[in-house]
Amino acid sequence: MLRIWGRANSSNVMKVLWLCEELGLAFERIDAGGAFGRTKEPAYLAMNPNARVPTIEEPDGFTLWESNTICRYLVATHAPGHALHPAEPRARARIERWMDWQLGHLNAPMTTLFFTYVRTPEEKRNWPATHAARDEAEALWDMVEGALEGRDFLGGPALSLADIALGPYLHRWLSLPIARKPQPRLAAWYGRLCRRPGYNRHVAVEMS
Ligand SMILES: N[C@@H](CCC(=O)N[C@@H](CS)C(=O)NCC(=O)O)C(=O)O
Repeated sequence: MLRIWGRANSSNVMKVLWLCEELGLAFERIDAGGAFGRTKEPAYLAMNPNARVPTIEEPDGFTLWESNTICRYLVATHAPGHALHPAEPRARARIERWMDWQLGHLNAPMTTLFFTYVRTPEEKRNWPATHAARDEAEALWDMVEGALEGRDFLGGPALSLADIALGPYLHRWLSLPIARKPQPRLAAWYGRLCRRPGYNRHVAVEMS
């Protein structure tokens, strides 16, 4: 059975867990990272020299790290050509750009916001950095708000890996106790994602 290494409260692990549910893939999850440790142990580093979660391990010993790459790999091996990651080059590229954008742009300010409100005691919070991250994140989410015009999901009419890559951060953006301007398409998109059992079970959960 597919083994997923990584704590369930990691946004990057959430992507893989949610995707497995969308694909109907059975998996076993093993806690690693954060308070669970393990990621600096030689056996884990042999699978993932980046010492981060998630890592997947297949029954024949094949291992892979980097959440978005894992998502692409799981669709390619279990549902090639699926609307989650279509084969047609332009449709695929329109989805993949959001996956790269999540890592290259959205991740940094969203990590600052998440760590401030969820993982850092109040007396140690860095407010100038948090306020700057809020402004940056709001401008980035405005891009998504614009991209959702006339479509139910970020890549088009069907759920895709673009939604899976951004979904954990959307939950955080809409759940953290910060001032946000109204972004009605984001709210409607979030509602659609919340109707999917995998998103509900693994992503739209209490933040920790
Ligand atoms: N780009 C990597 C980032 C992986 C990453 O930074 N994961 C975080 C959890 S979201 C982590 O491993 N943090 C250290 C830890 O949990 O020990 C990916 O997408 O997989």
